[in-house]
Parts: sequence; C-alpha cells; structure tokens
Amino acid sequence: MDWKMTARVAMIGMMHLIMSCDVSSSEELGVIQSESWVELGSAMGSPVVQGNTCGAANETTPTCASSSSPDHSFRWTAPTTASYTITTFGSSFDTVLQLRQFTTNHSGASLGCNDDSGGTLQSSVTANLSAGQVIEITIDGYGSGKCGSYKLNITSSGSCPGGCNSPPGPCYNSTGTCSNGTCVYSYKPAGSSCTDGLSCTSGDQCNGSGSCSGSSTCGEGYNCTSQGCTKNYSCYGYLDCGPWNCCVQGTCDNCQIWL
Ligand SMILES: [Ca+2]
Ligand SMILES: [Ca+2]
Repeated sequence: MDWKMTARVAMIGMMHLIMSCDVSSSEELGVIQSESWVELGSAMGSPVVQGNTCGAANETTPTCASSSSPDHSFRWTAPTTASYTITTFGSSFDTVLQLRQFTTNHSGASLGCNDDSGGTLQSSVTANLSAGQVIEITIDGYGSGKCGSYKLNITSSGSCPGGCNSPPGPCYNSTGTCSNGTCVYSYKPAGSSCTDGLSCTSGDQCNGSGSCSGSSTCGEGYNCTSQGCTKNYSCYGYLDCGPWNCCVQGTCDNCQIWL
C-alpha cells in the first residue's frame, strides 16, 4: 500500500525517518495475509507519524463508533511500563482511534477506543502499558468514507522505570500497571492461597481486598503473633501493646507487667 511507503516517522523528536520502501517485501511493509500495519518500533512524539487514509482499505472497524471508513494501523511497542496518551490531534478529519493488543489480523483485545475528545472531532486514548507490550494502533474515520490527513501523537504521562513487578503483599497480583508514575496492583481473588508469615496459622487465604490470613493453630487462650502462640491475657510486652504493657483479651490496658 502506497501510504506505508511514505509514512513519515519522527523519532524522539529529532530524527526524522522517511520510509521509502519501493520493494514488495511483505516483511518490510508489515503485510501479513492481506492484513497490514506499519512498524513504529517504540518511537514517541507529537506527531510520531503522519499520513493520509484516503485511498486506503477499510481493514478494521473500531469498537466505539460506527465506522466503515478506510484506516491505517501501526504496531507499537511500549518502551517502558508507563501511562501513554495516544491522540490524533492535528488531523484534518473526524477520526476514530482504536488501541488493541497486537495481532496480525486486527483481532486483538481492545485496549481503548475513542471517537471525539476535548471538544474536537479528533480522538485520544490513555492506556497503562507494560514495558515491551506490543499493541496495534488504528486510525479510522467516523461513519462512511471519512478520510484525510492525520497526525498520530504518542506521549507518556509518567513512567515506572523499574517496571511493576514488586507487589506490596502476597494477595496482590505479581504484575501491576503504571499509572502516572505509580505502580498499581490488583487484588488476587478471595480464596487464593497465600502465606501470612505466621508460623501458627494454617489454610492461609486472600480475602479479596489484599489481606492474607489463616486460622490460628494455637490452643484456646492463646493468640497467634509473629513470635508464635502467646497467651492472650498477657502480651508479654513488645508483642502487641508496646514494652511491658498488658494485653487482656486483645486490649492493651497499660498495666506494667514484669516478664
Ligand atoms: Ca475502518
Ligand atoms: Ca471523531
């Protein structure tokens, strides 16, 4: 497709690369089984690429708007775990922007879709992506036959340089998403097995809200603490109530107890 041959790619704001492939290499042009996309690598910028959809094929339909217009699709890889805002601001027509998990036939799960944004007919989608995550970005037109020149802009609103692989506890999923520079982890489902770190509990499970706990294996009259099973009428100082205070039936009564 001719448009791919003239796609202008601005990389890191400084270097401009004009893709001028005049060969029919399907690999180079990113054409697989009649479906097509252009490789953007991990380039970012405003715009990162510009082109014109008129004359292109209608290869895909966005999930958020009525559309049978020609479209251009790109493969893009998130360089770091971060929030990315992808827009068509600066385009000349009524665009629809679709983000998908990348597949070679436009069938990946939607990662966001937008028709009109900010009081304009152009589109904007913000997505939390992981480092190395490969997505498809499609610029489409609203309704039938809407096409024109476009600008595709990709910016990051905050990164998590180390990635999001350090959940805050055993009841959070191991991989989080980066939102405005902060890793956000979702809870494991209630009933997921976990370890609460206490030697005197068993059957530890997540509660669905990030907490892990199990049933005490201590005998009656004892509490399970980080130090093991402890009589619950006296917490022996430092365990629950601070130095030398009593813990009576789970309540600190400020008595001074000598071990
Ligand atoms: Ca289309
Ligand atoms: Ca629109």
